[in-house]
Amino acid sequence: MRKEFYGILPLALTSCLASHATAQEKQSNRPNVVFIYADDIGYGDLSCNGAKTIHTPNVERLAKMGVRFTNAHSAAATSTPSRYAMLTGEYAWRKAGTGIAAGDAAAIIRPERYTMANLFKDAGYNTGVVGKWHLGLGDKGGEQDWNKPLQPGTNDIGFEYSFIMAATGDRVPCVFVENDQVINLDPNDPIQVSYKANFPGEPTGKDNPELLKMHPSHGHDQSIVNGISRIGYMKGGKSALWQDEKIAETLTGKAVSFIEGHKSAPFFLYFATQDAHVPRVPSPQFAGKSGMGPRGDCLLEFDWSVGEILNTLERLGLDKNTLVILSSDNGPVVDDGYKDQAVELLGDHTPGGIYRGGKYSSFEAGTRIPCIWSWQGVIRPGTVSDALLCQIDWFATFAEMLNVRLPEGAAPDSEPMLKAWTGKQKKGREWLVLQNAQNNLSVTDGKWKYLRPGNGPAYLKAVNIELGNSKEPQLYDLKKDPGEKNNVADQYPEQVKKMAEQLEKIVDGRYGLPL
Ligand code: NG6
Ligand code: CA
Repeated sequence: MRKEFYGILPLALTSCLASHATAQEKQSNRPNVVFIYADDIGYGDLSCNGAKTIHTPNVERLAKMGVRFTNAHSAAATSTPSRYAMLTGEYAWRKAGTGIAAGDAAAIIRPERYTMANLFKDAGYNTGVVGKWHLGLGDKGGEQDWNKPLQPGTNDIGFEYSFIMAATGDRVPCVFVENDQVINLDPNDPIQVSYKANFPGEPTGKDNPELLKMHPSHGHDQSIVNGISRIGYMKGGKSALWQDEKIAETLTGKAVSFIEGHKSAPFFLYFATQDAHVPRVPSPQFAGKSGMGPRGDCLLEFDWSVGEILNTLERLGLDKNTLVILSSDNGPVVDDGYKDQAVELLGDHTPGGIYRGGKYSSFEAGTRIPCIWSWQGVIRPGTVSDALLCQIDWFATFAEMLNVRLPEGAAPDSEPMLKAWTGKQKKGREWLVLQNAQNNLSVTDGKWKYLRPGNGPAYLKAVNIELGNSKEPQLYDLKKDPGEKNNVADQYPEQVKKMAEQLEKIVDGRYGLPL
């Protein structure tokens, strides 16, 4: 049973020390915090990480201001479990119902759970979330009335302001939800949503391909919104439908407004972009600009969003006291279900860098994601860190930064690592557990990586990704073989045993406690 709300307990000793701190030092404990959290953008998709055919200058600018991590991970290789782990500090595989959420999933993080947003709110921050949510809304899955407030929602878990897409761009309902309420809704044209059956008379991608401007390559053949067929069925709500070309502009605008509206007090903004998830529909400003089709164009659009945030912080003089974090929820995928020429126009570009696998996978490209922290006066500009790190630790790290003790039971898998995240210490995690789309686990210490035997296909043809699933144990020496080409489990049986035992200890117990 999870604890109820406890609030923040200041650490007696640190608050006593803090009383001797200078005003500047005090302020540097409480920077504004902005996450720019991409969707499906891989390690190799950004020019700061070596991409040659795509140029992302604003991300480069951020990297030059701060520390760029080469071995930082999302906790999982898909969106919902990654975001769950990041916001709760608990590995998603500990909790049922945290796989890729349907568009009508109920709230996965319930109000009694202490979240990262609660932490900031209790510390006196204004908290907001803008963008892709994908952690469910409402009390019961499939039973939400989308015409009424969707509660429990983001507000019940610490976000005072929200402007979100309920799930993903390819899942209905294709509407924005602001502070629990679908916006621009005409009461005479209510929204209906079903993930079970179509509404009689409504066209679908499957039956009416002639109505499509973008065709699915696999799945995505249900309700048609803006000429694009999606996952799930919806009817009505015409005035509330988003325009796909304007999603980046709308979300970035809301993120900028949030910053402007809170410029005189500390704020925490979780800005989760739709770029570069499918369906990839860049704005006219970026359409055709990358030469790589919509996927490349969406990478440029993402970079533009980053620039807008950085420019806003500079314009308002907030750049000096804002911690900006850029990362992605999971690794890259080229064909994720639409015929958008991503495969045909990929050329020499390697979205996962030198790493094997991709989104959905236990191999490195599944979770080794782009990651940058920038914080003027605290992080030395242009630092590169190879420390083994994970987004799951941001929660405890913020508690460390704010000098507050987390309520008992909160963020059980999160480790405070401020020194590593600010580039001051090379050592990262001792052990990190990673999760792929089939919930198979792997564990790494930075050198060795052990993939626990499990079910599921080795290769997912539809998306052309090796998933890492195998009935046999796998062991890779990431130092010698970062591309995970050689399974050396047979050569190092002792190491396999050690890693397997360590993984079971973490699975059975709570990391950080005596195991
Ligand atoms: C998959 C979808 C994929 C994407 C993914 C979730 C099909 C065939 N594929 O099931 O397109 O939506 O779920 O992506 O439906 S994530 O980045 O949000 O985890
Ligand atoms: Ca994703």
